[in-house]
Amino acid sequence: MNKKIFAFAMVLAIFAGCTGTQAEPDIKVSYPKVTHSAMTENAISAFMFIENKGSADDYLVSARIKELPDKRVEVHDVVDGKMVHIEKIKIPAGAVVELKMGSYHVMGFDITEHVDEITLVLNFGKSGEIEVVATVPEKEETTAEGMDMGGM
Ligand SMILES: [Cu+2]
Repeated sequence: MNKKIFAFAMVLAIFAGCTGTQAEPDIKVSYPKVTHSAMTENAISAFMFIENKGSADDYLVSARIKELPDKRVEVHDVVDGKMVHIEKIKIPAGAVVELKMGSYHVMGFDITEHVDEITLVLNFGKSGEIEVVATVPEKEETTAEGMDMGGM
């Protein structure tokens, strides 16, 4: 093989390598917001925007709270006005998916302690773990009044 052809073959090989790995998601999470659930006691809902600037789809498959690692955290959707636990949220290539009230959200359960801030560790199928910090608001008076403290 002469030098010129060899060089050309190398370029082709590199280019083929590039196109082979180019289809990757590029996930960015912004505007995280946490609220106390009105429906479930001691539960918090997390909303945010998830942008995929890459060229391949990705999926939000699970989440955890870094400061409260033993708490149950689920990925939810709302179907016919009811919350349902779903396996994943698809984040298509080139799209922005909004997690919002009445739609997709992340939910944490049995949060009995007060925390001012949580670090949500979002686990994506391809992109792996992405952390996002959100402020936890004070519980509203109405929620506290509604709690049954009978027998205490
Ligand atoms: Cu929920």
